Amino acid sequence: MTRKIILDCDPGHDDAIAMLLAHGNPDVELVAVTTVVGNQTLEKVTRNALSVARIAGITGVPFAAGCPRPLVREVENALEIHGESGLDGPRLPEPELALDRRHAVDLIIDTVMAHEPGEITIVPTAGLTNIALAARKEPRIVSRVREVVLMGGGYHQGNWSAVAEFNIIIDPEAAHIVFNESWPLTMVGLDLTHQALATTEVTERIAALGTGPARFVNELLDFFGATYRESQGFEHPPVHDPCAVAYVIDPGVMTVRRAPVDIELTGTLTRGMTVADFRAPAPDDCHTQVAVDLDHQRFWDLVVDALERIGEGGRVGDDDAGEALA
Ligand SMILES: [Ca+2]
Repeated sequence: MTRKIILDCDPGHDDAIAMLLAHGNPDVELVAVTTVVGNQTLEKVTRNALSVARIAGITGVPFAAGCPRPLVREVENALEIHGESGLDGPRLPEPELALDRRHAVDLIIDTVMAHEPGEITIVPTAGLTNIALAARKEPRIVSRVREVVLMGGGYHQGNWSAVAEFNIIIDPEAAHIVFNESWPLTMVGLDLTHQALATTEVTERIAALGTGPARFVNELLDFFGATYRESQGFEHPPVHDPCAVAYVIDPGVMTVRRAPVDIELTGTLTRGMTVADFRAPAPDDCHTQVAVDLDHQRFWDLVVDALERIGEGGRVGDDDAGEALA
């Protein structure tokens, strides 16, 4: 059965690839795309999401913009990873889709409530501001959502501090809400996504497809690879966000472990840490699990297969390119 997903994102190089994977794979259906401040300002990431939709050839899916800042903290963007536009590297076409008039929080609520209980999976690949507000505004969504599969956190690794990951540390209060609601939640964190490296073999497979969307992905990976080399010392970039989509498509792509997880809000060195408790077997009422080991080959097979199915996507030609952004 096709799994219906809401992608809540902040494109973002890896968010763009997550969107392409969700669109190209036949086992998941994108029913809404929502954006939130994160890698760049809300305005930039929203425009990027619409440009990616055009490249992928996504039509008939509502896109809505969400929160322009976190619940409590000041805005923090990831300029050094994603560049000035939030999606530096490729030329981005002018968006063609018009934004849904609703706020992302309302689109999330409306989508979940309009479907049967257990039908919608929420896949956040950004700060959790929109998801937290949706759960607070309409608590009934919590029991109706099938599960939340999010990219964020990490039980042993951080990237924005020694122990915290970007999506969690930029809005830890929102993460606290989302992790403490009762829905089944899978944390696809850095322990897992740092295994999703776009190696030379991967980029060669993508290049061999020879399509516009495939070229777009490799241009993203070029820029992303360079910033990851410079800022974090990676030889090949870890492509985080599509891992969460891949888990929804094929849970066998990774191993997971049940464990209680909570968010550190008050630590002086550890704010935004996703604290996972592995001391004992998870209690019966444990609703959270963490991703542990990735099947690298199976993961990239899914991404390459999705790109192959997308083909030329929205058939964006050179004439359609907006101004070069990097
Ligand atoms: Ca993201």
